[in-house]
Amino acid sequence: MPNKHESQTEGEAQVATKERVKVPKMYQVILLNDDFTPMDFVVWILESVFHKTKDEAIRVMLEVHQKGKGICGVYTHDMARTKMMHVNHLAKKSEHPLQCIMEPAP
Ligand code: TYC
Repeated sequence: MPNKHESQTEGEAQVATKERVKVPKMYQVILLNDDFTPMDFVVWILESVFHKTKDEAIRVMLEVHQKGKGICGVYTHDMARTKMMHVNHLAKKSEHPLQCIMEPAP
């Protein structure tokens, strides 16, 4: 996105320089509900992978449990993919069906 940056001092012609600042596309990392993954495991994931406080982790876990899905965080593509893969790896290792996905932030 082009940003127009203008500077002007007294007696000087106005100089406009265009800076190109790249705003990265952001991605939501989302947890999906299921009937089998223990609530404590989901809370632990939210604390350890997404650095939530215990209270915030419980709030997000309950939102997923009640509404079917919930946002864990919003990140650049690389960070979102890494966190999503980390969660899916930890879930598989513990034999829980927990699923984590990512999608472009609106
Ligand atoms: N619904 C699960 C249960 O009742 C808990 C749960 C919450 C599972 C969030 C997945 O992303 C999830 N044990």
